[in-house]
Amino acid sequence: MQPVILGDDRHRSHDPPFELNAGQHVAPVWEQPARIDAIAGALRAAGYRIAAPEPCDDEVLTTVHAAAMVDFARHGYAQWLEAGGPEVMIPDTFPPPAALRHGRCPTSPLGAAGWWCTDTATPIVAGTYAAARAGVDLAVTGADLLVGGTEAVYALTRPPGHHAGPDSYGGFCLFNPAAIAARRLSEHGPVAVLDLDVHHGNGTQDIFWRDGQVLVVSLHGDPDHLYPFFSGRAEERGEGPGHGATHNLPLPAGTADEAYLRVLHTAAEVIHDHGPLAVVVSLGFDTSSADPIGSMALSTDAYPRIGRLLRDLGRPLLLIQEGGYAIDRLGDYATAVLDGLTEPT
Ligand code: SP5
Ligand code: ZN
Repeated sequence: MQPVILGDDRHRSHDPPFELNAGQHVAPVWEQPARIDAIAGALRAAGYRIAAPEPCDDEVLTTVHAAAMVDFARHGYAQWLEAGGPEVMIPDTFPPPAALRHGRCPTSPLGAAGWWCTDTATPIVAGTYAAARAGVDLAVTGADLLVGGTEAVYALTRPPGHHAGPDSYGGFCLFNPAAIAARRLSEHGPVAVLDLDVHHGNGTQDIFWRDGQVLVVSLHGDPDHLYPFFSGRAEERGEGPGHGATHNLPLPAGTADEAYLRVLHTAAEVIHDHGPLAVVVSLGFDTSSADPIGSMALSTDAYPRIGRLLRDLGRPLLLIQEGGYAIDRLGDYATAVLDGLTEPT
């Protein structure tokens, strides 16, 4: 299969300063424009052409995210500045469990940021909305290409998306392009999401928790030791009509190629049994041994093997870029996955 690559330079408008909160503590910004520029550069060098997305309507956002959260994503930053917030929007106060049960979003934008955002690692700056919105255009264009008969699409989305849920954002993510694409494809029949980022895709899980049409299978580092910490355990299986359509495969720290590929084969069987018309892959490269924040130890050789396994699913594929922070390695991993994907059977 010859994949269509989709990219959009608007990702660069999300470019928070590299060191946050300087003077108090310093938190490096791992999620940078150079990530996607590295992948796009390597793919061009390998002979791929990168096509632009079609613009899609804002209505797609509310197929997975609450209207009030979308509203905050669109207008919250300007309101935060008006209220005297600093140039980088990072909340410092989060609702305790009782407030989530009985409370509501405060009217102050300084408080509202903590209501919607789950952590202090997801800075919002002036260009963040435009970049995240471009990622949604990429995913929707990709989904529509699959419906039109394209066999494989790789969408170079940034910021990533799988930690953005129905009513929360965080983990470097604002919107969830993979979930938006999966929901759109599911109008045509059963769909599978295969999440290969090293972090559990808590946003995607939450979005499809009660949805039996969209299977969500995730391989990730054991959340007892890795972000997002509070979800991703094997006993989480979905609820109501979605009961049994969530499959978490947490893996111990240090998991390397052979053990990983074995579990990925199990995931492929689960996907096969669901009979999806398409598979959306949340593709993270933070499973690599070189990743500065991941917990696994995949070598470069694992990535063409992953590509071959995806090809062997025998379904139309939409690859959505998620994490991966070893910037100088990302180009190799991306071309390696496509090498495996395009290898003749
Ligand atoms: C999409 C994605 O990969 N999101 C990851 C979000 C991780 N957020 C926590 C980052 C904190 C990193 N601190 C680790 C220090 C390692 N020396
Ligand atoms: Zn990740």
